[in-house]
Amino acid sequence: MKLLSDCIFCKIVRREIPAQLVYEDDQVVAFRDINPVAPTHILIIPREHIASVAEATPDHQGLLGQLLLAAPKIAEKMGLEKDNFRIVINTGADAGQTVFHLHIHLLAGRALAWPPG
Ligand code: DGP
Repeated sequence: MKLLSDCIFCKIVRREIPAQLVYEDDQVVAFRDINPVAPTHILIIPREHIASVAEATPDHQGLLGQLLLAAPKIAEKMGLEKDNFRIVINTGADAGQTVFHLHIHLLAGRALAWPPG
């Protein structure tokens, strides 16, 4: 499994920097965003370092499914409405990606406008 020494999310996976973990399994870790934009704002990441969804390969198909399926599990575990949340994957700097370790934002707890800015 690929991990990078200077990637902040790889450091969270390795427990080198603290994070408020809310879920983990064999391939996935989820923790609270340091800069929440909704009452519940969770980041769901693969343990493996993949820079973005654009860098994923067919070998990651199962992992990508596991990441997505973690979202309703986390929502339910956190006492949210299991079917009332938004998931977002910013891909590339122009789309707002600032951390280049693939992550799904799980947002809930307030009405969310569409389209996003
Ligand atoms: P994005 O802009 O889609 O790449 O989202 C990156 C998110 O990561 C952003 O909402 C802030 C969050 N973040 C950045 N550094 C840390 C950190 O050290 N800890 C935690 N928990 N979240 C972080």
